[in-house]
Amino acid sequence: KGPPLPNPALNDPDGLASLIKYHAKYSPSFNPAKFDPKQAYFATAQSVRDSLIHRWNKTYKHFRTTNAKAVHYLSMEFLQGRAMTNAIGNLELTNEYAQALSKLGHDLENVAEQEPDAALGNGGLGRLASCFLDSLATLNYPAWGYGLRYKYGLFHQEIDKDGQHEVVENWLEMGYPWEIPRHDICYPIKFFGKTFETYAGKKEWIAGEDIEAVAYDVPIPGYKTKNTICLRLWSTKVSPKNFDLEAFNAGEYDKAASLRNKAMRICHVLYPGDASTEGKLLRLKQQYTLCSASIQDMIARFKEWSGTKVNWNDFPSKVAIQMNDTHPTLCIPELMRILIDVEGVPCETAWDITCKTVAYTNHTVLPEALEKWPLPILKKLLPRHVEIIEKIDERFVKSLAKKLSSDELEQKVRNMRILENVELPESFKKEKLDSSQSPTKIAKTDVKLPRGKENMADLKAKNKERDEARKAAIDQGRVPKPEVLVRMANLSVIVGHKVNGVAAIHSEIVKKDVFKDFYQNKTNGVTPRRWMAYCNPELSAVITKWLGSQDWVLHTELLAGLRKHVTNKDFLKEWRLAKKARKEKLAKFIKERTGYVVNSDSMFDVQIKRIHEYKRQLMNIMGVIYRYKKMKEMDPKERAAKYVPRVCIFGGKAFATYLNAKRIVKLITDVAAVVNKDPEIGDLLKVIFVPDYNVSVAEMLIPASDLSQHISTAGFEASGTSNMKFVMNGCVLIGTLDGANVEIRSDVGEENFFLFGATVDQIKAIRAERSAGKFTPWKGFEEAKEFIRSGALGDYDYAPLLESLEGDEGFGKADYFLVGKDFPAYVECHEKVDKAYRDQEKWTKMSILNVAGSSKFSSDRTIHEYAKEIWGVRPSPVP
Ligand code: 26R
Repeated sequence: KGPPLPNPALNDPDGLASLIKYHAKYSPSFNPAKFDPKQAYFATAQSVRDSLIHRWNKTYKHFRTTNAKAVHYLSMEFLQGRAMTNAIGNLELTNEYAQALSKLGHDLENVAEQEPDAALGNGGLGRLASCFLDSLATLNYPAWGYGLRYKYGLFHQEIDKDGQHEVVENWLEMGYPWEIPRHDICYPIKFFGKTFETYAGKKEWIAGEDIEAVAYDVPIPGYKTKNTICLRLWSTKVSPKNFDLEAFNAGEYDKAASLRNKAMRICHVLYPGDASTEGKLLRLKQQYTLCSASIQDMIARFKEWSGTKVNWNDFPSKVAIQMNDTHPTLCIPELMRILIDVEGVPCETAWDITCKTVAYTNHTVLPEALEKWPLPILKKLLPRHVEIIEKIDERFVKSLAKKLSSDELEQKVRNMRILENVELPESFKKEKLDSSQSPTKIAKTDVKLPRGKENMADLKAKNKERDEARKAAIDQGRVPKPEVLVRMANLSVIVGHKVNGVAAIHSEIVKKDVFKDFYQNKTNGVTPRRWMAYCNPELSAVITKWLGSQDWVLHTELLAGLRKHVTNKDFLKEWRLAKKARKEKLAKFIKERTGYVVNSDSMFDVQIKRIHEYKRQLMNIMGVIYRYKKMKEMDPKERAAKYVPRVCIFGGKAFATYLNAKRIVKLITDVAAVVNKDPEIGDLLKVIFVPDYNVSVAEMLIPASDLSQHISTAGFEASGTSNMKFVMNGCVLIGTLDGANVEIRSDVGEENFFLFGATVDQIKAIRAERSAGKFTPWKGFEEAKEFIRSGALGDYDYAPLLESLEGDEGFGKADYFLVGKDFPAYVECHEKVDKAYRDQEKWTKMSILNVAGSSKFSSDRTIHEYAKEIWGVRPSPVP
């Protein structure tokens, strides 16, 4: 007799318990004699996975039957975090699983904590992609996520006396129960080699290196729906025919396995260093692997689902592709290449299909994050794609030539075309003069460039002079010829049928400065399942009770209904207790992770995000230093009258080579070491740096926060998404008019948001004032700097960090992010926060009104907008 086949009723705790036991026995990852929390996690996960696969099969069968248009979300990052609580919650089996596990002697929460975070991303952009998948599934849209299955996730951050250290993160070590290896879904990927003309202008690309991409599918369950969509992650391998058996038998083991190693390292880590040519090639191989495998997958499905008659013109009515920033831009030339070279589609048609299929989202205005790749490197790796990119560039230049008057033309062409640092083509002048030609199909690329207020004639003369001088210098060999670069954002903008920014103010900036006319705004959002219902069950229960139903989890506009209870004393009390429950949990967590003891009656003031100078964690910690100094100058009575007890909590990773960011981490931990052991200060001020910030840590911190900081220099934070999560958890924000803060403030009400700081349109003048030597910093700011310099924090060398705040001009100096300028307003604003917090009733009302005004920031709203205005896809629920 074989093993008993499990077939229990899934909504029955006894049935679930037997299912879990079945998996512990027959799909064991550990010694089946043991049943510790780890093993309970794996067995539980396997049981959940069965349900997910069941729904997932039904979903794609349904999509296939209806053959509805689907969106394909391409992203180099997905920050999924843990899967179990979310999956069980979305299946609406939380109570049943909790009971089942308790029958087996385990606690669901503890079991769920055994799961490592899937951290296949850096920050905002990756977490957004994961929120979008949740909303796409929940809202029943036909959709696929496409990414890479990195062997190692984003590094673990360890903190010691020298600051941050990066440690490998081995999320796959014990196996990942949420993925299904699909050895049947595997595509060839080619690199290097040469292109040849075969006949009638047809091109063939003979590669110099080839590997395979194999799919690992992660099911993404929707909430209160059967729909379960697929996140398809590609891993790389080499085909066995590339294993050199002869070399192996001759004892040359490294040689025998060299192709295998080359293939494997493509998926080793996210964003490997790209300073060297080798590094750049590896990054491009990663991007191309994602694009090529995903496009081949879409084309294979399109052909299969079309049956015997494939009409390529229908492709855009079946397939929408969204590029999450420029990292997947190579899907443009890849789609064109396959259509033209492999499927024999005429060039014009392929162009038209590609334009109608792809759209691009921009997530940053920081120039260093706008991707540009050296043309020779790209050409070496992908010779055929470069031919296609050059064609697109040429057509674009021609189309501009027809549209613009000659005197504006050259500069505009230079700014807008795909290739940077190349001469204008010979045909250019001829095209420019020949205005009688009919516009071509790329007339949509008729760009209107920004026109400044400067005197145009002057500017032109200056530009001309500069260009001539530059050319002469290059011709005479005094200056090296600048490298030709491929601007990925320009390629995306020129080809994509839509381009969008991620918050109103961000879209305005990019529209004005960079890509006028192509632009749309799609304000980001976050999923209320993970970021309210599951991470904050206490507050969610209060909300559900006072709204009379749980429907707000799907329809966040119902949260506005909390407003009418805001005067009810019982409601306020329950709200406060719910917040308090989470604060106590966090205090325990802080004790475990850092050893510091904090009082959960204090105000929890939190800033968690990647460490970056524009995000200004430096301003925050300098504010803490200033506060500490002032406290020390006061007598205890005065001190207690002025300040509310606060715990200032930080978390975030610094990019491994970003030295100033690492110095900021070190500074925070040094301040913590001094302040936290000062008996004079006690509970009035505590400083905590939570190490190894990730999605799970965010789920612990956000529900427990009273105040959170979103204090970027205006114009630098594209949107921010944690700001939305905090608002949804009844946390009040202090922030600048930047990113989504602008929209949050207007939705929760100005009086429920602590605003300070320079605005976008003031920044230019502020910098000018400074370089004219007319800026005198506030003495409080100087005091904080002096404290750091004084050695009171130990002997770490903070000089390079402080230098970034000094001087009137210079790269990485002159306080580019205006910490000094905004500091007095920031300190003053925190004093208002203290006052407000003293009145607990008033504060609780503010907290409630934040939740009540958070409706717009659900990613369900965002996804509906994308679906309607960019993708043209419609909901298709599994019956
Ligand atoms: C390696 C290089 C090309 C690179 C640069 C920047 C790779 C990844 C990034 C990440 C950027 C694009 C990012 O995460 N941006 C964030 O996107 C969020 C979601 O839209 C915004 O909320 C956030 O403001 C923005 O910084």
